[in-house]
Amino acid sequence: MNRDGINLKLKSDKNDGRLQIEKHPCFNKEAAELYGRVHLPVAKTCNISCNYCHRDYDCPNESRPGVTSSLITPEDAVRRIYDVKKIFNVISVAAVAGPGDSLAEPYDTMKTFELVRAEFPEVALCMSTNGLNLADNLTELEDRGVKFITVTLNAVNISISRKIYRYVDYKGVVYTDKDAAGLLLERQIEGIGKAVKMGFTIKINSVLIPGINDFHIKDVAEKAKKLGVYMFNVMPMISAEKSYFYKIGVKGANRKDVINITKGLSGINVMEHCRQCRSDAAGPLNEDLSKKLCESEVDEDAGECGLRL
Ligand code: CLF
Ligand code: SF4
Repeated sequence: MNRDGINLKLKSDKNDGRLQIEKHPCFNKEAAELYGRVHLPVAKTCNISCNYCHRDYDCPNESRPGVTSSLITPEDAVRRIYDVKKIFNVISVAAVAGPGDSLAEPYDTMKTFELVRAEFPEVALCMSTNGLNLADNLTELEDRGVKFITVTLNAVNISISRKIYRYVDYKGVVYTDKDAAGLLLERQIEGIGKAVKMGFTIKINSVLIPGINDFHIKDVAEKAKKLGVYMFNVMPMISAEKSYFYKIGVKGANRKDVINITKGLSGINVMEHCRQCRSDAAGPLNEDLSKKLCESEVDEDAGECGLRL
């Protein structure tokens, strides 16, 4: 039992993991036709600074750039799943994917997984992260029954990644330039390697940044293969307005660029159906119900769109 009295011993066997992949709309394209996911925007802060990000918006590592989702509490997250299921009942996955980094301040993320697992044991748990704090939190995630983790890995070479990140804040110490890039890469590789060994199903997201890492994406895919990652997803950068890259004129990418860069990749599952969804996205991948949910929610104590700020 944890301090809130919730039984954390809910680990299931390996077959359960396979069954969950079959029903995960991101890890299995066919499942996207049948099943939906709910994002629970409980992660408010971030511990790194990506040059394509502006923190007025959701984390673009997993979300649609330029979109702002309201924060909710872990308790609201459970209510949100009930509300979504009233509109679309076939929810197979609940995930924390922002609006900041899920593990920058892990308490609310962990609490959300505990509450959701206790209330909806049939729903698989998923999370995305920049990977800085992943290795430190894997046991906690395993204890809460999380099965799927996405790590954003944009480069496996320090001279490239120092162009992408301005700083990294690890355990209260702020690192910049090549120190930031080196530390982040080390922590990402350690976290991914450990997570694979522990039996988590891992996806890597790489943000395609023209002129910065486009020629390097194949090296990231090779590293992902070596680490035993299940799926590789390349997302075109759409530079957030007011972000550093936007200001210095680094151009965004598009789906065509992604197709050109990923077409020769083999030996790893390449995701082709990512929707770069919001950190409060809900329902099937091809039909975000978050707006509909907004319109249908009638909780007068709640803030805009039924989400407590
Ligand atoms: Fe969400 Fe991501 Fe889990 Fe899917 S999304 S945390 S793995 S449940 Fe899916 Fe959305 Fe693409 Fe992400 S379509 S942005 S890949
Ligand atoms: Fe922004 Fe990067 Fe943090 Fe995501 S991980 S919120 S993109 S700084």
